[in-house]
Amino acid sequence: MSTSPAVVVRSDACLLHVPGAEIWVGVRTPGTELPERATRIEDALRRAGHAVVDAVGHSDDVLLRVHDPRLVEHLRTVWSRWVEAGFPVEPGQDRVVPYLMPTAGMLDGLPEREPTAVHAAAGRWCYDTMTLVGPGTWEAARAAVDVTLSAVDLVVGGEPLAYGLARPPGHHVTKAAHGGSCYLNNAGIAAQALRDAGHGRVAIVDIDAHHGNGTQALFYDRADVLYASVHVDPGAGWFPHYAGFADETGRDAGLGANLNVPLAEGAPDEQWLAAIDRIVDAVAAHGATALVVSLGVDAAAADPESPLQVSHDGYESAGRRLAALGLPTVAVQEGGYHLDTLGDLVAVTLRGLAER
Ligand code: SP5
Ligand code: ZN
Repeated sequence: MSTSPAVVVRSDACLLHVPGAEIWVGVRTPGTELPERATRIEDALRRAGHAVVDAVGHSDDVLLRVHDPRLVEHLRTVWSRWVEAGFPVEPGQDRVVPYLMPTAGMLDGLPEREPTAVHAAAGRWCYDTMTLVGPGTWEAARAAVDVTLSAVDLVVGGEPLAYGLARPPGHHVTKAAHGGSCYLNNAGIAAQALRDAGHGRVAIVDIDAHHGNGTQALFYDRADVLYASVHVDPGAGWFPHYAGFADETGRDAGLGANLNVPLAEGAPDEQWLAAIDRIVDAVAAHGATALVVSLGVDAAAADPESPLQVSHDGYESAGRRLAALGLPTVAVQEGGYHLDTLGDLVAVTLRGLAER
């Protein structure tokens, strides 16, 4: 057994997104996906002795193949449109907040038009009221893509394990809609970049407490990218509510290349690790030659958003079990909100992942 520590990729620009708030059931509550998450994680990883490098800029190529170019253009421009329309002054809203969403029920078969008003466009591309856009949101989300692609480059170049300190996170973003504190799907972009680098089959393992509905959707009809996730049961009333059920196994060519293992609220290590074991078997059976880990640490018992009860040892063990696959691995940060413990949780997971 050898351990070679993960190379950590980070970017100052990832700190520029300040959520300001989350509008939940109409109430303006404090944001949870804070810039300090990234600084805490970076501090812990430096203490643990990892090499830390700055992200290198990448073109929009992979980004535009994973996401609808209109979502990307929306995110790039919506803040300046919001300011131009005067919303920060009247009615005094300093973040872009959706006002109506063109649901399937509203359109009832009509084409989804691009609305003229920016306050209507906000809900055309964002599916919840928790994922606000402010002055630095685009810069941070785009930097997280550079962080991710730089981590992919390291692994394609021969590093066994690279970790992208991506912020804001990404696994709730579908091809054309963002939400769940996410703007661009970093894990999906990593998987596509690994495919483009010559890996015929790639697996994404998502250990965030929430189901990565966005990542699932990106690859749902594809056989080349397996999506496998352990998360709290959406059927028990948890975000993202409409996806993450065990019977979602893929569509068309992708049938059999999607695995959801929903757990009951409050599930401890034993159940969580049993789910990881099932997922490890599925990754091996899929024949993947590279692995992406959506590394959310919000399943930890101490996490304020956590519906699960996973311990530090549980996270380290999950890392070790995934490392046993022996695959070149890109880990990207997803959720995790308990500032005092999230750095150590990421560090122990990477320690486990490095055992190969
Ligand atoms: C990346 C990630 O972990 N996203 C998680 C998004 C789930 N947020 C759901 C929040 C549900 C409402 N929580 C109430 C807290 C009020 N501040
Ligand atoms: Zn989460």
